Amino acid sequence: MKKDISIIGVPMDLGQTRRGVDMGPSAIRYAGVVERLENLTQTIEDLGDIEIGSRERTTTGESNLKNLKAVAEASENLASKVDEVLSNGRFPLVFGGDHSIAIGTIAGLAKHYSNMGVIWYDAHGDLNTGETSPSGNIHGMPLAVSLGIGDSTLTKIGGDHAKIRPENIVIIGARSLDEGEKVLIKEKGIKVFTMHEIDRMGMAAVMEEAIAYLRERDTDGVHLSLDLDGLDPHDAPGVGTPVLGGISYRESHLAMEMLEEANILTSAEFVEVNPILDERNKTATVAVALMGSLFGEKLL
Ligand code: NNH
Ligand code: MN
Ligand code: MN
Ligand code: MN
Repeated sequence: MKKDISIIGVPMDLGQTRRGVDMGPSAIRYAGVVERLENLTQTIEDLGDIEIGSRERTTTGESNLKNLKAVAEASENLASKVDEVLSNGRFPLVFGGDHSIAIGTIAGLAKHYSNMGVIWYDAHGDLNTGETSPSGNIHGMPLAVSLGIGDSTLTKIGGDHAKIRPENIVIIGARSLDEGEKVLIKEKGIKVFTMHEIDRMGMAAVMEEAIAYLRERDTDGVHLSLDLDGLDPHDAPGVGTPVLGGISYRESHLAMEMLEEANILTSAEFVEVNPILDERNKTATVAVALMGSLFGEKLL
């Protein structure tokens, strides 16, 4: 079924410390996203970039979370934008920016879905809090924040309640989990397909299980949060925290194709594209190619 897509760019780099990821939305546009998706969609509009506000980097305050205030403000802006797009009956397609933006995306989505599923395609769990984070970088925390766990400045965005349930999350591609994240995953019973399962079962079986799992949960919407570092650095070098041994380009295409066939997605975001660290815009180009598959492009 062809969709009505609204693109939202989020030039955010304050959720981590490497500069350049704020240029992610431009890089994805430059790689020809609108042209690629035009014939695959009912309608597509580009709403431009949301306001980030102060880019001043702060470490002060009672919190060890870096740039907390600026990230929180941008998240509020993004949540309103996503809410507005859904109110217009359209499919939000969000471009990062670092992964801290998922806090705002999911907060906006949660205004419309009460039993939302989330597919977290990532090398990392992004389940840290101020206490467990090795870095203080908020891009390592958005999934925890969406569960209502972490600093209240972030968890209260879009309303002071959990935006998603742990049993409605599927993490795919994990291979770098911090100790505190492992504890949380076990405690909350979060479904994780690490690289071990992907190697062992193959991507087709992983996606079949992931889709069946979310269907069983009777979700009223499913969001794909795709961190390009979920892919192998060989295929997606332009990311701030590359981790060896990732999901291949072809496996990722297969995953996108299976999501399209299942027709379960109601929103998506592609994050962590950093053109400064990239090779000839390869990572943005990969992101756009994956979006092609996600919206129904076929090889034949
Ligand atoms: N787990 C580490 C942290 O919290 C790294 C997170 N980095 C990411 N997440 N890119 O996707 O700092
Ligand atoms: Mn991430
Ligand atoms: Mn990651
Ligand atoms: Mn390879």
